Amino acid sequence: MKHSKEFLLDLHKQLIRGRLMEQKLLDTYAQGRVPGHIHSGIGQEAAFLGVLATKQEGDYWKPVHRMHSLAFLMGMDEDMYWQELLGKKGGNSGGRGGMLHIGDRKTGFMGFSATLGNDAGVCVGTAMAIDYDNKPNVVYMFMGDGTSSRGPVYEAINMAKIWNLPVLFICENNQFAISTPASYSIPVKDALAGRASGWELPTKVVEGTDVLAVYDAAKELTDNMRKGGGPAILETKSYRWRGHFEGDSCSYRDPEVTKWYMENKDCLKIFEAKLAEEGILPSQEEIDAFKAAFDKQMDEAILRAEAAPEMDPSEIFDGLYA
Ligand SMILES: Cc1ncc(C[n+]2csc(CCOP(=O)(O)OP(=O)(O)O)c2C)c(N)n1
Ligand SMILES: [Mg+2]
Repeated sequence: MKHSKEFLLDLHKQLIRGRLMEQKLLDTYAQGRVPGHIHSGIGQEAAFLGVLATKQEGDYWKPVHRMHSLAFLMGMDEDMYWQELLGKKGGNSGGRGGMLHIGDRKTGFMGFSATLGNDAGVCVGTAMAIDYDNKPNVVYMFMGDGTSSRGPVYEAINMAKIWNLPVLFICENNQFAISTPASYSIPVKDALAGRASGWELPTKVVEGTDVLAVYDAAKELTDNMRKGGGPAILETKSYRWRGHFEGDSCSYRDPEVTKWYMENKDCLKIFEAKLAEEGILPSQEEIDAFKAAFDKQMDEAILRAEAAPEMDPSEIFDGLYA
């Protein structure tokens, strides 16, 4: 076996947590308990978690606006996480930001810009600091297929290349940018990998629903980056299961296609089939017990967050730089 049993089972647990938490976010939002809106990452868990399974102490990462559960799954304090989401004082930005302004320096989570793609330059700056300190660390810069068309992304790749900086530019290609299919707005097959090929960076394109394929690709690229190999590109292919945001009717696409992806490209089912093939898939009872315990943990954390003090509107401008 190429990977240890312990590693595979940890990854399995992480995928289950991701799936359950994305579902919990959908359910909690549908009950009207979450202010603002959410962008579900359900179905895309393997792409993000496979990459981040290569993360090491001292690395930095910048996610996208999708899959809000990632912050918690990567180690953010549970109460701080849910309180930010629910607009409570104990959140990382005192509940001012919610979903789109989660961040946690402790886990290397740099936060992200709602002006998509502009944070690519911040990742390059962070990589400069890593390089300056001569550390074997990397920065993970995630973007969507839509974002991969933005100018700041290419400026950032250019800078990372000329200064040989350790940024992994990851395009999670879920085939849509709101209602615009990638097949309409992107003139090549691989949104980022195809267009950034001129920089001649180490590049890989993988099936984003195969968590091990994602992990192996990210591992090879980041191992090389840690040794001074410079920036690299990874494109993961998936499909957005839900609407862009909850409430999006998805009238612009064929529900049969969505159904096909959900039935045939479910990253959790695919990985469980692999574990079964290796003879190491935990029993259904064990899986159910793990799920029940995590579900209870989430429910309790949400109740605690709901009971926590509201953010105080008079403090709205605190912490602003003027
Ligand atoms: C610069 C910029 N333009 C437009 C938007 C509005 N917007 C928010 S999400 C989104 C779609 C992004 O698509 P993609 O990058 O593929 O990510 P996905 O939503 O599929 O995860 C757009 C256009 C924005 N936030 N920033
Ligand atoms: Mg997209």
